[in-house]
This record gives sequence, structure tokens and C-alpha cells, in this order.
Amino acid sequence: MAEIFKNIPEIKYEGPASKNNLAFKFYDPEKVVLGKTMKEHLPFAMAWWHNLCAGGTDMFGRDTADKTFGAEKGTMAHAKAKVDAGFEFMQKLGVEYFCFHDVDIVPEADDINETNARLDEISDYIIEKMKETGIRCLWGTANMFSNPRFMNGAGSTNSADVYCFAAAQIKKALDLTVKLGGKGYVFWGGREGYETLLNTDMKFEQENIARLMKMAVEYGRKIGFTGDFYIEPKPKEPMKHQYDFDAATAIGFLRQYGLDKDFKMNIEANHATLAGHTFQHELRVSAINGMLGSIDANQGDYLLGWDTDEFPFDVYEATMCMYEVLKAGGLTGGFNFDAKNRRPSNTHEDMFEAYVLGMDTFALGLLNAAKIIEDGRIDEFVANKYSSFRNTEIGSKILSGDATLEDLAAYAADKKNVETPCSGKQERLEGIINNILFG
Ligand code: XLS
Ligand code: NI
Ligand code: NI
Repeated sequence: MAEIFKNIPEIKYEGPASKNNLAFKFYDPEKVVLGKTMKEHLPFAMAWWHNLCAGGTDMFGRDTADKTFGAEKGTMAHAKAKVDAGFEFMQKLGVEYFCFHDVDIVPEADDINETNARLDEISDYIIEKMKETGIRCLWGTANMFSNPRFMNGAGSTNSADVYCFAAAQIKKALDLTVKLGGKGYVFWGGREGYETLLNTDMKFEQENIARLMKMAVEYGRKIGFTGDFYIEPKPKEPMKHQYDFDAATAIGFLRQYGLDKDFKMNIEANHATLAGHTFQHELRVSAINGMLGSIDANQGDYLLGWDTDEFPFDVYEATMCMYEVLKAGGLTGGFNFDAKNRRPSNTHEDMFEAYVLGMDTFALGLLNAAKIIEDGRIDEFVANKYSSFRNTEIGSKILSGDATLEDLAAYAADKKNVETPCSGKQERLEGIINNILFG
């Protein structure tokens, strides 16, 4: 196999003092943090679509980056060249997982049977590479948003025929995920939503999405898929309003339709901020509901209102992310770089530098989060803040569920007045974080 990224060496850890662009400054895979290696804490994954397919096209201009990897675009030879490039890329970086949509790995044909035959062929080829390298599949998914047939939705479409095509794609993508040993299967509903309620039966659409997910779970379990199904919440884009708006909404939906035992969340940082939340908020909501599954590791731009899918660079955000992940006991999934180079960063070297940035940012996040936990001041403050419920008779009575509204009202009447509760100390706590990070 001819080397594709000829000028790029294997990326190694050189430490914070290194000035080498193609070396890790913080990601030291074998370094032990809180009892586990960095590599174990941070199962990184490459997103096939952004890294191997997207060349920078936007609505104002065509590709700036060459992702042909020496083959003719849109051919099976190109599909194979992408596999070669992808595995060389992951190996050189020490990235151990990948994520894919069906149509990322082969060019879609006019006839779905032909597309499926191509998927069989390419997945055989991918398996060979997986065996050679030990690289694994984190999750698979079906692209049910690009093809024009999905313009009115996939699970939420008005057309029963289109619904069957969505089902057929999910079935095949599940077959592939199982064949490749994927840990998870993602539903991201980019077209599952509406532009205007004037033409939309929201209840009908949501019930149909649930039916499709139920069928997917039944089929997946039947063919031996033991991993998690994930919903990846996103409030908007491409639709004006998407049904999987945020984690709380998606979790409510799953519970309503009895899907909560099979599904978890795949939380993407940029989707969180589009929903008006912090990344940490979405992780916390998922974690406290027992549904923190996997992460799409990227970052948005606070000045722009769309999904910019930038490589993560914000160390504070990565720190609070890793704080949530550590407190939740880790992820069953991993950290998928659902991120793309900026359009002017158009060289192959830029692809590698972006991953070095992302991996180093999360390594810093991990190191910082471990320090916050070891320091203990934040956790101690939060525990103390609620101590009146644990250390007093009335508090314990409330927590035990034995108290009635009348009991509490009688207690208040007896006390006559109440002091303001303890200070929230936000500024002190923010200072503690700075002190831990930079002290
Ligand atoms: C798009 C989503 C998408 C999913 C997979 O905004 O992030 O890339 O991760 O379909
Ligand atoms: Ni996204
Ligand atoms: Ni994503």
C-alpha cells in the first residue's frame, strides 16, 4: 500500500515544551490519570465524513481541499482510497476508532440494491484494514438527510415510500455496524423537524419517528447488536426546528415511547450551544438521567448561529466536559471529532494538525478535570450547600418522602421567619477553578 500522507510522520508525545506542530504537547497516551491511561479515558474517533469526504464546499464556493487521495471522485476506487487514507491517518495519530454514515464510505447509486452491494464490498475492505491495524468502529449511522427524498423528513416524512427507504438504510447501516463491531448506532435527525407548523402534523411525525426507532431496536437486537442506540440532539439546522432539540427533550421523547432502555445520548458540543445551553449542561442532563453515552467532540463559534463544527480548542469547555465525564464514571462510547478544518486550512498537514489540537485540548481537559476532583473544593462546596437536607431532622424527613405539605407549613409557622440561605459563592468558585488550572 503506497503511503498517502508522505510528509507526515507518526505523531508522538513530546511534551509542553515542544515546538513541533506535528507532535502532541499534552496527549500522552500511556500517562496514568486517576488510575487509567489517557488512552483509556479518551477513546478518540475519526469522523469519516468531515475528515475524508468534506473538501470545504460551502454555499458560496467549491472545495478548497483535495480529498481525492489519488483516485477519481465518486468511484469505488475513490471509496477505497478513502479507506487507505483514513487508516493511515488514524494510525499515524494513534486514533483507535472511526465513525461513519453509509454514504460516507461509498458513492450512493440510483438503485438502493447497487448501493448496498457497494457497501458490502467496501465493508469487507474496511474489515481487512481493521484486522491489520487494530482500529475499531465506534458507531455507524445512516445519512437520512442529504438525498432529496428526505426533504420532508425520514422518520417524519409524509411519504410512506420514503419512510421505507429510510428503514432500508437503517437496516443496512445496522448490518454494517454489527459487521464492523461498532459500539453504538446513532440517530441524528437533521430533517426530523419542521419549517412551519402550517404544513406539519407534529404528533403524527413524532409517533412515526418512534415507530421507526422501535423497529430499529428490534432488528438490531435480532442481529446481535448489543451496543447502545444514541440520539444526537440538535435544535436546528438544517430544519428550523428539530424534534431532538436538546438532551432533555430527547430523553422525554425516549421515555414517552418506551425507548429509554436501549438509547443513550450522543452529545455534540456545538449542538449544545445552538440550543442555548453549555456543553456541560447537556452532559449533566444526560448523566443524571443515566444516558450519557458518547460525545461528538467539537466546538461552535459564539458569534455565529450555525453548526461550525470547529476542532475543540477551548480548554475551559473541555475541562468542564471531562469533569462531567469523570464524575459519570467515563463513557460507554467515545470522543468523535465531528469537526472539520476551516475552509482556508486546506492541506493534508492541516488535517493532522487539527487532530493534534483536538486531542491535546481534551488531554488538557482531562488533566484539569482530574485536578479539580483531586482538589476537592468544588465538590465539597456543592455537598455542603445542600447539607440542611441531610443534617437536620426536617431536611431528612423531606428526603425520606415522609413529609406532607401540612408538616412543612407547620414547621414554617413555628419558625415564623427564615434566614437567607448560604451564599452561592460563584466568584470564589470561579477563582478556585483558575487557581487549580494555573496555580
Ligand atoms: C450534524 C451532525 C452529524 C451527526 C451524524 O450536525 O453532527 O454529523 O453527528 O449524522
Ligand atoms: Ni453537528
Ligand atoms: Ni455530530
